Amino acid sequence: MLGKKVEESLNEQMNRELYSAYLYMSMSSYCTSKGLKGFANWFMVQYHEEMFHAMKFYEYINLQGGRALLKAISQPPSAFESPLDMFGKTLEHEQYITKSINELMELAIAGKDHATQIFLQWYVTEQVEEESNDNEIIAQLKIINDDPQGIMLLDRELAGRITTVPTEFSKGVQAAAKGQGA
Ligand code: OFO
Repeated sequence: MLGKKVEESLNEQMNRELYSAYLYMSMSSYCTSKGLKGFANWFMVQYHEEMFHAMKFYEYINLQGGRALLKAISQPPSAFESPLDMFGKTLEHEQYITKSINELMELAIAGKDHATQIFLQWYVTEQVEEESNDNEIIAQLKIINDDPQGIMLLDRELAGRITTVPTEFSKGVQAAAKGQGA
């Protein structure tokens, strides 16, 4: 069973994850419009990751006898200056998500909610990976320094990213994860 404040905060975090999905879908569309198919693929894979993150919250709230309450999702930005600008904004957003996950964890610790702490542990680890992925690409983009040939080479590399999270949630996240051998 969830405490009222924890349930509210889990719902807020579900909304943030849905916004993340929206943000990366917007970035993917922008990349497509600029002919950067590989970057577009990278952000669309990230969109799927964020939907998985949101659905894990949805399922956990329901599993604990709470209500997953869907709120409005804010409009994401739709224009960017460059790939470096996009990844800078991505890292900034992920740092904000890391902070919000940490605050949620602190709330669960203060309330001695052990189940929620265990549930959130996955996100703590995931955020380390999210920020590291962004930092790696930002470092490459800084070396490339807007050189078109370098951008196209990186675009080719990013085209190879594949979705590894489940994407079919009709029977729930856990069932979907089992179906994917996750
Ligand atoms: Fe859900 O990790 Fe990004 O936002």
